[in-house]
Amino acid sequence: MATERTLSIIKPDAVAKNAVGAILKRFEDAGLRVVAAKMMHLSPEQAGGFYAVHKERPFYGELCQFMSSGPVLISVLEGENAISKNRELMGATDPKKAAPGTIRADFADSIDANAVHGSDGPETAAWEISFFFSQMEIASRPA
Ligand code: RTP
Ligand code: MG
Repeated sequence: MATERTLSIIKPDAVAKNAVGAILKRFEDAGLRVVAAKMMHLSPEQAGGFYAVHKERPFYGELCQFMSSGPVLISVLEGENAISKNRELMGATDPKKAAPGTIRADFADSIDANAVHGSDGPETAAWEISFFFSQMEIASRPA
C-alpha cells in the first residue's frame, strides 16, 4: 500500500452547519492525517480556476457560485491509499445515492450542496494540492 496525499474541501454547506470537526474526525478515525489546512472564502474566479476541468459542464456556473457562497476548509490528507479512502468516506456525489454512514449521506443536502470535495486520482491530487498550498505549508512527518 502506498502513502498518498489528497486534497479535501469541506464545502460551504457543511461549514455553515458547523460540521467541520465532525467531518475531520471521520478522516482521522479512518487513519488519515491532516498535514495542511486553511479556511478560505473563495471568490467565484478562484472557485472557477479550481474547477476548470468542469468548465464545459452545464452545472459549472452553479458550482462556482456555490463554492464561493461561504467559507470552506481546505486541507491535505495523508495516509495509506488516501485518495480512494477519502472518496469512500465521502460517498457518492449525489447524497441520495450515497451509502449509509458516508459523509455525504450524513451531512449533504443535494448534489450541489454535497458537503465535501476529494481529489479523484493521483494527478488530480497533485494539481489540486499545488493549487492551494505551497510546499512550505505542508507539514508532513518524516517517513
Ligand atoms: P467533487 O469533485 O466535489 O469531489 O465531487 P465529485 O468528484 O463526486 O463530482 P464531480 O463529477 O467532480 O463534480 C464536481 C461537483 O459538481 C457538482 N455536480 N453537480 N448537477 C449535477 O449534475 C452535478 N454534477 C456534479 C457536485 O457538487 C460535485 O461535487
Ligand atoms: Mg470531482
